[in-house]
Amino acid sequence: MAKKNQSLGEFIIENQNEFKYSSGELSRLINSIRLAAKVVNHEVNKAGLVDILGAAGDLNIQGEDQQKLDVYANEVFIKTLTNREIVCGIASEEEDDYITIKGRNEKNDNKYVVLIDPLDGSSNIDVNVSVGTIFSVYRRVTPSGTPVTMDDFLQPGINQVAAGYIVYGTSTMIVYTTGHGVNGFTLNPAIGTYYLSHPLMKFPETGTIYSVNEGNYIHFPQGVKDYIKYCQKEEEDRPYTSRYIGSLVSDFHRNMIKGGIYIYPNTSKNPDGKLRLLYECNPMAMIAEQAGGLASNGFKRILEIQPISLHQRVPFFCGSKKMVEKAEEFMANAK
Ligand code: AHM
Ligand code: MG
Repeated sequence: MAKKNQSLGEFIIENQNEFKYSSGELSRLINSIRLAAKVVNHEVNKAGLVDILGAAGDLNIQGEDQQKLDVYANEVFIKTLTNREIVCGIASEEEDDYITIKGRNEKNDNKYVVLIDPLDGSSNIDVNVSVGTIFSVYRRVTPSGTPVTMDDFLQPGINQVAAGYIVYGTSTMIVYTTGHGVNGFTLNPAIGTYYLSHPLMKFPETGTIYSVNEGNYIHFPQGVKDYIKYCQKEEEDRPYTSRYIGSLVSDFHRNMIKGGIYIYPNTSKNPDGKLRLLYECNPMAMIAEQAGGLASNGFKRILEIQPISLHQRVPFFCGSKKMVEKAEEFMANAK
C-alpha cells in the first residue's frame, strides 16, 4: 500500500513483491535510476551558476545540437547502470547504437534492458525552464547468457515492465510505474531523499488544457487543425486553455495533474513527428495508461506499435482519455 510521506527507498522494498518476476533486480534498477537522478539533479540545478552551458559541439544522431548537460546526464545514467551491473543493455537517445553490458563475471545473465532519454527538452536549460529524464524498462527476449541483440530493444511498448520520468522542476520529482499504478516522489534536497507525495496519480478523465506547438499549425495534418479549432470554439467547457512548455515531461506532468492533452503530430516538415517512439512515447504512454489516460499516434495505440529502429519517430497524442479519443475522432474524420 502506498503511504504518503514514505521514502522512495522504503516504497521500492515494500512493493517489490507486487512485481510478477520479483527477484529484487528491478528494484535495484529503479534504485540506480534514483541515485543517478540525484546526481543529474544537482548538476541541472546549478546550470545557471557554472560554465556548463552551451552546445558541446557534437551533433547527436538526429542532427541536433547536443548541450553539455545532455552529455553529462547521458554519462551519469549509463555509468550508474553499467557499474552496478544490473542491466544487460542500454539504449539512449544520445547514443547512435545500443550498449551491451556483460554484467557479473561477463555472464550476460542480467534480465533487463533500459531505454533512456537522459535529458529531454534540454534546449530549455539555457532559459531556466524545467527539463526531464524519461526511462523505460523491458525484460530481454533473447536467451540469458548471450549478449543482447537489437530484438531486445525493438519491443512494442506493451512489453514494458516499468517506465518513468524525472522532472527537474520547481521541485524535482520521480514519477514511475511498474504496472501497478503511477506514483510520484518529490525530492527533499536538504536531505537528498525522495518522498511519496503523489500516490496513485490519475489523469482526470477529461480536461481543459491542450498542449501543442501551434507555431507549426500550417504544417499540421487536417485532423489536428480541426481538433485545435474545436478546442478554441466557444461551446460547453470550451475554449480550452493552451499551455505549451516545450518540455515533454513538464507538459505531460501538468496535464496528468490538471487534465489535458499533449500533441506532437506529424507535420509536413517532420512526416513521422518529432518524438521518439522508444525513448519518449512508449514510456509516457505506459505511464498515461497506468494513470487512466491514453496515448495514440492519432489512429492507434502507441503501446502496440512494433518498432523497426532504435531512433524511430512517431506522432504523439497523449493525455486525458476523453480528449485523446476526441482528437482521434477528428483524425479519422479528416482522413
Ligand atoms: P529533445 O529530445 O531534443 O529535447 O526534443 C524533445 C522535446 C520535447 O520535450 C518537447 O515536447 C518537444 O521536443 C518540443 O519541440 P518543439 O520545440 O518543436 O515544439
Ligand atoms: Mg528527448
